[in-house]
Amino acid sequence: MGKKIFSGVQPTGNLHLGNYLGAIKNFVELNNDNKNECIFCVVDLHAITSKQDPKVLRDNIRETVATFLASGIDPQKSIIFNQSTVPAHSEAAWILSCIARMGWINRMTQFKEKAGKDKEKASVGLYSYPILMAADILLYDASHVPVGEDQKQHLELCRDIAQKFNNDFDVKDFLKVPEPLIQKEFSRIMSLKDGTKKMSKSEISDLSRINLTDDKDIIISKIKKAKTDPLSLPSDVKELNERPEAKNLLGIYSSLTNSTLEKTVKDFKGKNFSEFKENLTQVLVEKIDPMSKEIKKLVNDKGFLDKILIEGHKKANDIASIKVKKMHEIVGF
Ligand code: AQP
Repeated sequence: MGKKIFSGVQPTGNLHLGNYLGAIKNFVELNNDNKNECIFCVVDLHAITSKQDPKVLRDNIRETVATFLASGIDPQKSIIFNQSTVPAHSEAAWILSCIARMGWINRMTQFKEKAGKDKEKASVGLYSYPILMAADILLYDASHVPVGEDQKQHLELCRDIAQKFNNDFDVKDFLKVPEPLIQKEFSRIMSLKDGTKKMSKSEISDLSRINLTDDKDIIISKIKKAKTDPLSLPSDVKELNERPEAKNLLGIYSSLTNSTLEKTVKDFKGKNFSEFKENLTQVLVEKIDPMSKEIKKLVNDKGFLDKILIEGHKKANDIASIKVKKMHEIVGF
C-alpha cells in the first residue's frame, strides 16, 4: 500500500541546499512512486510568524512553487497549494491549540533558538506554530511526513496532539498519528561557514549556504571560501566527529552522489581539501545550476504558477474542509 505524504516549506526566500537535501529531494522520490498520494504545501501562514514584506512574500510563494517543479515534483501527481488559501488550517489549529498543553509547547527547542534572548518580543505565532503544523498534517490523514532533522520534535508534538484529541473525545483513530520520514544520514546540512550551525535561510551571510538559485560561478566561489580545517581528509569516519566542517562537506558530497559517508571517506582519504572541493563543486554545479536556471525561468511565468496553486487549492480544500467539519461535530459545535 502507498503512503499518504504531507510536508510543507516556508516561502521565506533563500531556499537552500539544506532544504533540498533534507526535505525536497525526498519529496521528489516519494512523488515518483505512483503508489503514494503526496501533498506539498507552501506554508505561508508559518512564514508570517516573523515579519515579511507583503510583496516579497507573494514573490516567495511563487518561487517556492517554482522550486518544487524545478526539483522534479510533478503537479499532475502531487497536490501543490499554499496554506492560506485553505481556511481549515487556521480553524483546525485553533481547536488543536485547545488540546495541546503549555508544557508541551514550552519544550520546543526551535522556538528557543529562533526567539533567542529576546523571546518577549517574538510573535505569539512563532511560539504556537508547531500546533498549526500539527493541523496541517492531521487535516489530510497523512501517514508519513518527510522533513529535515530539525522538525523531529515538532512531529512528535503532532503525534501527541493527535493522540490526546482522539482520547479526549473518544474517537479512536479519527486523527491519524503520522510517522516522520527523516533520512538516516544527511538530514541536517550545516553552514558552510560554521560546521556546528544549521544551514539556514535567515543567516545573514550568503556565503553560509548554497541557494537553489545560485549559478555556477557563485557555487564555485562559495565552495572555494567554505570553511575547512588544516588537516588532510581522514581515512576513518570516526575522525569526523571532531571535524564538523569536513563532515558536512563530505556529507553533502555523499548525499548528492547518493552514496554513503563511509564510501566518500574511502574515496578521498588522505587527499587535501582543494582536490576534494573541486569534486564537490562539480557535483553541486551539475545538480544546482540546471535547477537554478529552471527556477529563474519559471518565476517569470506567474500565470502558470498561479494556475498550479489554484488547482492545488481546490483539491486540498475539498479534503481539509470535510475533515475540519468532522472536527467541529466531534468537539460539539
Ligand atoms: N540545514 C538543513 N538541513 C536539512 N534540512 C533542513 N531543512 C531546513 N534546513 C535544513 C528542512 O527543510 C524543510 C523546509 O524548511 P522550512 O522552509 O519550513 O523552514 P526552516 O526549517 O525554518 O528553514 P531554515 O532554512 O532553517 O530557516 P530559518 O533560517 O528560518 O531557520 C523542513 O523539512 C526542514 O526540516
